[in-house]
Amino acid sequence: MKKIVLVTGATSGFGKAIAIKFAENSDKLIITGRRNDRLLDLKLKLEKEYNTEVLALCFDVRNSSEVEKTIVALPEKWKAIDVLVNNAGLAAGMHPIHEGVLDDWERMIDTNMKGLLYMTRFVAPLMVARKKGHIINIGSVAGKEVYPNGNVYCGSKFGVDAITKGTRIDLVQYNIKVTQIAPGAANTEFSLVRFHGDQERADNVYKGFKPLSAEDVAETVYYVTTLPDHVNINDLVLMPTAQASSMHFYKV
Ligand code: NDP
Ligand code: 8X3
Repeated sequence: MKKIVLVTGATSGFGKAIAIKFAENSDKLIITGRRNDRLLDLKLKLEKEYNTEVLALCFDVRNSSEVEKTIVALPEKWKAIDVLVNNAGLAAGMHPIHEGVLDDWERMIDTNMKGLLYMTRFVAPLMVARKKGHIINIGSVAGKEVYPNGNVYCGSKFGVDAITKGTRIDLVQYNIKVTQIAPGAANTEFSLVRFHGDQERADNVYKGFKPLSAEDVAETVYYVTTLPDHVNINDLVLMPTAQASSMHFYKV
C-alpha cells in the first residue's frame, strides 16, 4: 500500500533525503520548506525519477496560522496522511549562555519546538479521525546530553524529547505510533546554518572522522515505518561510529 508521507524541511539535508527514500518506495510525498525554488526542483525530480505524486507546500513552520491554513486547505485526497516527519529545524550560533544572541534563541525555540508542535497540532487530528498514523520527530543527541555552548539548541531538542513522549501517551488510544529519531553529527547544511554561512567553520566540524550522511538518517526513518502494525520504535539514537557521546569523537 502506498503511504502519504509529509516531510517538513525537505529542501535540504535529512528532509530531502527522507523524501527521496520514501519516493523510491513509491510513497506519495507532501514536501514542505520555505525555499520554494528548491521545493519545486525536488517535486520535479521525485515525479520524474520515481513516478510518484508530490504536493509541494511552501510555508514557515513558525507561523501557526500559516500551518493551520495549509493543513486545513489540503485537498481531500491528501488528508489521509500516514506519516508525519517533523524534521524542520536548526541550530543558530554557539555561544556561552551569557553571550547568547536573542534572535538565535527565538529562531531555535520557535522552529524546533513550536513549529513541531504546530505541525503536530493540525496533522494529528487527521490521524486521530482515521485511528491510524505515525509521527516521527527528529530530535538529536543534543536532546540527550548537553554540551558546552549548546545551551538553547540542546534545550530545544530536550523539548522535542519530552514532547515526543507526551505525544505518544496522548495518542496511544488512537493507534498512532510516535517515534523520536535522535541523530549525532551529520554533514548537511546544519553547521553552515549554525555558523551563519561560515563555510570554513562548518567544514571543520566534520574534519577527521566520517559523519553520518543525510541518507543514513533517511534509511533509519524509513526503517521505523516498515515494522508490523503492533511494533513501534519509541526512540532511536544513531551516531557515526567515530562518535561516542555528544562530546566524544575519535578524530584522526
Ligand atoms: P539542514 O539545514 O540541511 O535542513 C534543515 C531543513 O529545515 C531545511 O529544509 C529548512 O528549509 C528547514 N527549516 C528550517 N527552518 C524552517 C522553518 N522556519 N520553516 C520551515 N522549514 C524550516 O539541516 P539538517 O537536515 O541537518 O536538519 C534537519 C533536522 O535534523 C533539524 O531538526 C536538526 O536540528 C536535526 N539534526 C541535525 C543533525 C546534524 O548533525 N545535521 C543531528 C541531529 C539532529 P528552508 O530553509 O527551506 O525553510
Ligand atoms: C545536531 C548534532 O551535536 O551538533 O543536533 O548538536 S549536534
